[in-house]
Amino acid sequence: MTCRICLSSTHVLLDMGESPPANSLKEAANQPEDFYPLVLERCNTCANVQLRDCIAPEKLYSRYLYMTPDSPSLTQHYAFLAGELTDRAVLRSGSLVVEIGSNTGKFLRHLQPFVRKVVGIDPAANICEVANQSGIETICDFFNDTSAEVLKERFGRPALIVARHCFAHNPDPHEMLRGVTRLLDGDGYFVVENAYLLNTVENNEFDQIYHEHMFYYSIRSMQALLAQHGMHIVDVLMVPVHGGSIVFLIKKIAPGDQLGAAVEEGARREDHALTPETFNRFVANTLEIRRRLREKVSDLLGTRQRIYTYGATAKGNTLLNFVGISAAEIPFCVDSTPAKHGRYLPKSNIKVISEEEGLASPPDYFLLTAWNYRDEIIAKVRRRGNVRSKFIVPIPSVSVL
Ligand code: JHZ
Ligand code: ZN
Repeated sequence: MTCRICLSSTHVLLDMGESPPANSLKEAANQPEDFYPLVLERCNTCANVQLRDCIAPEKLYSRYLYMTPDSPSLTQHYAFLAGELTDRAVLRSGSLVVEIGSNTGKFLRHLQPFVRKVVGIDPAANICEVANQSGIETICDFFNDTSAEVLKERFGRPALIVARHCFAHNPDPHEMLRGVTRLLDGDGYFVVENAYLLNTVENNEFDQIYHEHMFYYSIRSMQALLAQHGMHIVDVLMVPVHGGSIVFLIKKIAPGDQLGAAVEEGARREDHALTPETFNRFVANTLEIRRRLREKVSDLLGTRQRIYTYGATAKGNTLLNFVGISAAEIPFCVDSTPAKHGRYLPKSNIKVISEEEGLASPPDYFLLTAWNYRDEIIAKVRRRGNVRSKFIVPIPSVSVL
C-alpha cells in the first residue's frame, strides 16, 4: 500500500489476520464484535513501519478503558523524565506544558511542581472526567490543527508539548504535527515517547502490534516525518517502559541548534540493525512463540493445571488471539483497573476480575500478558501471600518463573 509518512510504496512484513480492536472489552461474553485486518508493513523508501489498515480514532478513543495504572516503575520513569527535562531547561518555572493524550493526568501531576501551568487534552470523555476531578485541567478533544488553535487562544503558547504513547495512535501524523507547529513556542520542545521499533523487533514483541499502534517509530522514520514540517530531533533517550521505548526531543529547526550525539549514533545503529533479515527473524520468532505458547498451555491443561492471564492489556489481546487462546482454556484475566472488571476480552471472551479476586482463588499459572511489569507484578503477588502460582512469561521467548 502507501506509506503515510512519505507516500512511497510499502511491502508487507507480517500479516496477523483479523482481530477486534485490542481495548474493546465487552459487557457480555459472545457479544458480536467487528474484526479488522492487522497487517504490518514497511516503506520501501523512508524506513517507516506502519499498520496497513487504520480504524478511525473516533471509534477507538471516544470512550476508553485504558487508564494509566499505579506502578512503581512508571512513577520512577516519570521522575526520571522530569529530571531530564529540568536538567535540559525544558521545564522552567514560568512555562506552560500541554500534554496530548494525557489520560488521567498522572504524568502532568509529576510536571506540575516545576512549571507555571499544565493542561491535558484527551479524546476520551470518561477519562477526561477522571482527570478533571483529580485536579488536572483536561480538554476533551482530539489534538489537531483546530484544537491547537483553541488551546493557543485559551492558554497561550506552551514551552513544552508532550505526547507519550499516543503519537502513533493516529493514522495521520502530519495532522498532529501541523497542530504542534501552530501551538508550540518558537524555541519550545515537542517531546514524544513511543515504543521503539528496534526493541519491538529485537525482543520479539509482536504483541505490540494492534490497531491503536498505527506506526512503529524509529529515529530514521521520525526524521523523515519531521523534515516535512521544519522540525528535527535534537536528542533521544532510551527508556525501559513498555518493553523498551524511545523519547524524542524535538524542536523547530533553528540556526545554532546542537544535536545530541545519541541521535546520529542511534540512527546508524538502526541502519545496521533493521535489515530485511532482522524482520524475517522477527517473523520467525513470532511464529515460534505462538507454537511454544500454544503447546505450553495445552500441556498444562492436559495435566489439569488452572491458568489465568495477568493484565487485561491491549497487547495481551493480540497475543491471545494470535495464539488462539480463549475462555474455554483460560477463564479469567486478573487486572487492577476497576473499569475493566466484569468485562470480557475481545474475541477470547476471557472474563476480567480484580487482583483481589485473583488472590482469593489463585490459579496454578498466570500467563503474564502484562510482561512489561513482570518484576513488580510477581513481587506484588508474592508480597500478598501467593507463593504458589507460577508465571508463564511469553516475551521475548516463552519461559516459566
Ligand atoms: P499496559 C496501553 O497498552 C494502550 P497496554 C496504549 N495503546 C499504549 O500504547 C500503551 O498502553 C502504553 C494492569 N496491571 O500499561 C493494568 C495490573 O493488573 O501494559 C493495565 O490494564 N497490575 C495506550 O494495555 C495493564 O495491566 C499491576 O500491578 O498493553 C497494563 O497495561 C500493573 C502495573 C498493571 O498497556
Ligand atoms: Zn515512507
